[in-house]
Amino acid sequence: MSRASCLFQLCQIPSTNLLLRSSKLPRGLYVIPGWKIYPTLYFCKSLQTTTYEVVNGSYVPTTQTKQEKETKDKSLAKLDTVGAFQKLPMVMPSVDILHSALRKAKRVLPTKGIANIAKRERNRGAKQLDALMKELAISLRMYLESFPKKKYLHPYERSLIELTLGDGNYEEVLGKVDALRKKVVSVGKEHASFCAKSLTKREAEERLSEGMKKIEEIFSQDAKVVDDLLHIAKTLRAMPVVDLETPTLCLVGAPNVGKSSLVRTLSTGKPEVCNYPFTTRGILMGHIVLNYQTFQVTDTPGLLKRCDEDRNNLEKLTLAVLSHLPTAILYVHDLTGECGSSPSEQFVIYKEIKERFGDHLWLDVVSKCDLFQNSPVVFITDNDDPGHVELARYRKLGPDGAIHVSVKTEEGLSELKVKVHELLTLQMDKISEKSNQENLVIS
Ligand SMILES: Nc1nc2c(ncn2[C@@H]2O[C@H](COP(=O)(O)OP(=O)(O)O)[C@@H](O)[C@H]2O)c(=O)[nH]1
Ligand SMILES: [Mg+2]
Repeated sequence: MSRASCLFQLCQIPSTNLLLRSSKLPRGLYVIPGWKIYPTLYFCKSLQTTTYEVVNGSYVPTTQTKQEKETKDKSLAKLDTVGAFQKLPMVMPSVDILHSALRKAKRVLPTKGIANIAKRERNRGAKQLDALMKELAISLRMYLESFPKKKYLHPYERSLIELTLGDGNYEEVLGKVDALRKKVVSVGKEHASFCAKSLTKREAEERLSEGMKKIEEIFSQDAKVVDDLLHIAKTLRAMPVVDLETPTLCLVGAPNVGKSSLVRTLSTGKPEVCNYPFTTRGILMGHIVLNYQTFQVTDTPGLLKRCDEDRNNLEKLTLAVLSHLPTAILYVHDLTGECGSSPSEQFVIYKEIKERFGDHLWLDVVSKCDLFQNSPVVFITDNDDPGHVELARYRKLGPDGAIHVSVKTEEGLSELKVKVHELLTLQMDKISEKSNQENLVIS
């Protein structure tokens, strides 16, 4: 086992919420077996990779070796799973970090047995400045090491970071925190060695006070980035958790076509409202129990007919779910025109989504069939070529094989539940197959 590192061997235990904590890990850092950890796979968390020592006023930094770094990076790269946000540390407010570091540094005593007053004072000064620098730099380093590099995150979580924080902001804040850490180290080292060279007690005291002020000033100048990091951790930790091992049915379609109504109908209990920080509207997430098996069912925000560049974050979230999560799709069509998107507009979106995500398991549903039967709708907004046979058929019946349902009259709902169960059982087989393949690769 390498220096200053903890080594665990964890066996994957499905469906357990076991939380492991080592006494060697800092407060707030936990190892959660939700990560894909197999019996043969080791997970190492290096606690501190750089140390600084003051020996007679000079510094000896011990940096992490290239090999140690590569090993750590590789072990992280294998963690192709979601849940990284829930492991983010609780970042302390910058003012608390500073006060705690100052308090600890001021308590540092000179080395015992130095009889000469000047020598004792400069030893105390250098040690206190060193302690202040280390307290601040190590806190920042520990935070930085606990925030995963974006490239090691699951692509879905990468998309969520972009949607929530804006493109590049996550890396920018981490980069600024690292720059602050480097500044603190450099200024701290400079002042500690300056103090260690003092010739008199008075000079040592002055240099200590000067050094303390300087380090405090440097830290406070850019302390906002630490608070930005705190805000990022808080926001990301609050993000809904998705479970990749449970088959999920994802409802897709234009806005107001009846997706949420169907989620409520299909859900066994009361669906949960998940709030992504960049949406004002909650997204419903429910569970279906069919033949003693539990499945997830989730809404997605509606898609409009427009190109990707013009899509808002809600639409981008839908595309991220479809692109990165292993879901089966229940595509909802409203041919009544009541939802605000005409059938021909819905047809265009449908064709596009089908082309992009046709590899997902798929079921089409035509909603609100109670309205459709009672009052046939004249589509005055539709100017498309009436000769378009596929579109004409779509307007009347929806895509081939679509199930016609109504949550008002409950028509078609039994058939829908049977079909959904078949679909999710297939999805379950797909997930097991993938997991078996991954196990084979690892062993
Ligand atoms: N008549 C009728 N109205 C429905 C049906 N399903 C949903 N609606 C209505 O359509 C509107 C939009 O439904 P909602 O589920 O919120 O659509 P979403 O935006 O796709 O989630 C609501 O006013 C619902 O009451 C249905 O089967 N029949
Ligand atoms: Mg809805």
